[in-house]
Amino acid sequence: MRRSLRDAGNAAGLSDALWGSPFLTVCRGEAAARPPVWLMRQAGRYMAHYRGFRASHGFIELCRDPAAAAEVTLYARQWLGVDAAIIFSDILLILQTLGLPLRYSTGDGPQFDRAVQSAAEVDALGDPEQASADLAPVYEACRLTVAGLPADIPLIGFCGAPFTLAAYAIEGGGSKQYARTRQFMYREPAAWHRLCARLVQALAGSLARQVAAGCSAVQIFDSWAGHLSAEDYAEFAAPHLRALAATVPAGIPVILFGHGTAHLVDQIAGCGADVVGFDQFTPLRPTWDRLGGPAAISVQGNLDPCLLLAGTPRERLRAGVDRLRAAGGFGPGHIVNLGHGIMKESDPELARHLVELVHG
Ligand code: 1CP
Repeated sequence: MRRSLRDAGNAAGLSDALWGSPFLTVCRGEAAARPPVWLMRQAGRYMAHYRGFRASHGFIELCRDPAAAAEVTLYARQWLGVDAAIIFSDILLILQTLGLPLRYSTGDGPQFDRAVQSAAEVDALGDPEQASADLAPVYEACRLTVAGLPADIPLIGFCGAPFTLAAYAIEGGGSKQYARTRQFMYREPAAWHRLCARLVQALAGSLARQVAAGCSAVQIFDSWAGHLSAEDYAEFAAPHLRALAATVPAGIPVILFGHGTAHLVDQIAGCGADVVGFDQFTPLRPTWDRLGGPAAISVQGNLDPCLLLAGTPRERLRAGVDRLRAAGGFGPGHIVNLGHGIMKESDPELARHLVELVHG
């Protein structure tokens, strides 16, 4: 539940414009002048502007070029007219600075040339403090982005959750079933917990530096948490997520998001979320009521990302928005978003129309 965000007041020393912004107001569970909306992965391959950058920059190169990363972030924010920016970066960069060689090949998604397969390989990972410091270009991109944003638009910093990053490290890339990850958890529980503890140290350093560089909220993506049972999540994942969330400076809202997590959402919320992200399979009103409603926690989500795929009639999109409103959205404590990241086949005009519908 909300980590005493209200008691903390403006402990982060935000400007009046930021403090009163629709996005941060709703993170605190209060009513805003307009319902805030942003889209997970809002700067990405569905946008021609982004594809233009990618024609001349490798993906990691782009993430490590502060001026280019800031421009991609700012362009997507402004073009869509959304109420928050999220820094252009990736959750996997920290695994690279911890010592796992990372490649992004078009089509196959991210891949590590070496995966973590034994306790010895866990212990051979790099120093977490150094791994976080080595993402200096990301923090510089945050500074440049904040300088370019309107005064009332917050910048969201982010990282992956310990479970999701440990799963990438063990699988060596994405996976359908995360079987190797669970095998490792069951076979080597002590090494698993050491891996997650090291990730927490590196990620805490990264979030603190993003906040120091001007981010006024953070989101932790536990994208693949849905592959664990509730019991396994409680034993292997939640303690590390809770430890990480607790390190975020006072007064900075923490958004915790997972996908395929209707069975885990109570636990995720309980890990210290000020805002919990619902995927599109999580029924908004009954789940939020169970968590205590807007007084206890804010909610972000949860339109189906497929509504934005090319060819969806505008009436269908409007019906989706109306349905979200009827399900209890748009009021105090609700941030409009998709239930998962925007897909690369999305129609940018539909994405922009969604923002108009929410604001209109
Ligand atoms: O080819 C390209 O140009 C790279 C595509 C791309 C982009 C645009 C990747 C590779 N990452 C990103 C940026 C990114 N990733 C952002 C910032 C952009 C924004 O939101 O505006 C963010 C917040 C992420 C976070 C991220 N990366 C997540 C969590 C979000 C989610 O969708 O669940 C995950 C799982 C990743 C890993 C990753 N990086 C890239 C891809 C294609 C993936 C997913 C791979 C897989 O399915 O396993």
